[in-house]
Amino acid sequence: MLIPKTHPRAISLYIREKLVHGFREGIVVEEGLLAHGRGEMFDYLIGEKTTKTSRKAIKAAARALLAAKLPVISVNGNFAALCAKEIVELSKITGAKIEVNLFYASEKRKKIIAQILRKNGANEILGIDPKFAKRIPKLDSARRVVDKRGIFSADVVLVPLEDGDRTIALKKFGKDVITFDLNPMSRTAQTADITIVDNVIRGMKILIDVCKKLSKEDLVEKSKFDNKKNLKKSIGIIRKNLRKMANA
Ligand code: PTJ
Repeated sequence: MLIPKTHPRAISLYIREKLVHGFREGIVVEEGLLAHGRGEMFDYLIGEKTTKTSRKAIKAAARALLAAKLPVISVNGNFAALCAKEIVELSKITGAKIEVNLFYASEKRKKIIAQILRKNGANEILGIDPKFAKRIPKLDSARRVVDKRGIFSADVVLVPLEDGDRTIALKKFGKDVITFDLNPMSRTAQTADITIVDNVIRGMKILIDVCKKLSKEDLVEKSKFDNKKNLKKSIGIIRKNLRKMANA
């Protein structure tokens, strides 16, 4: 039986294909496929759709990016494979810089990811030239090496599909952190200032739309966003869906 293209199952198969293609092209690492599997499971538990709670976080993220002095979008393999076009579009709308920053770093993979971003219209890509390399203190992984002109100097950093240690290190280093993480209980989700519990593939498109629609007045108003409260709501949605499934 053919599944309609808009059915969540068809979309999830399409996302999986994008990841596998990204793996074959050398953009995604094996560990990235495992991370995706984890994400798929949480996506299923939130109902494979953008919840009202996630929309609230997206609005807060849009405001933070537009109000920032030096916003930076940090790009890893999975994010590049899923959202190259949207990364470039978001950077153009918000003025955010794009920086390639990998957990499993290799010069070859950095170059392939930069190439994909350029193909999608990016002009400047940071994190490639070792001349500008700086280190984030208190972080062991390869991700401690960042660009002096980018993450190192940024006030707001968007870091999707992140590992907990790096988010904690970025916070200690004084950055405002925005993340996409389908697991509202992860250390990254719990540590970030704004956590969007949504699949990047859906959420990035909405984030771009919201950025386009926000007015200057919206930015003047003080944000009332409460990440902890919002995360509790996402966990509540998962609990409710599990109960529904158990009683079906
Ligand atoms: O490309 P590299 O070398 O930088 O490596 C990137 C990976 C993804 C391998 C690395 O960052 C990693 O291991 O991440 P974690 O610690 O597995 O965390 C990934 C988090 O993102 C998990 O909590 C997943 O539930 C979540 N996630 C996975 N896919 C998506 C997602 N969240 C939003 N959208 C997704 N499509």
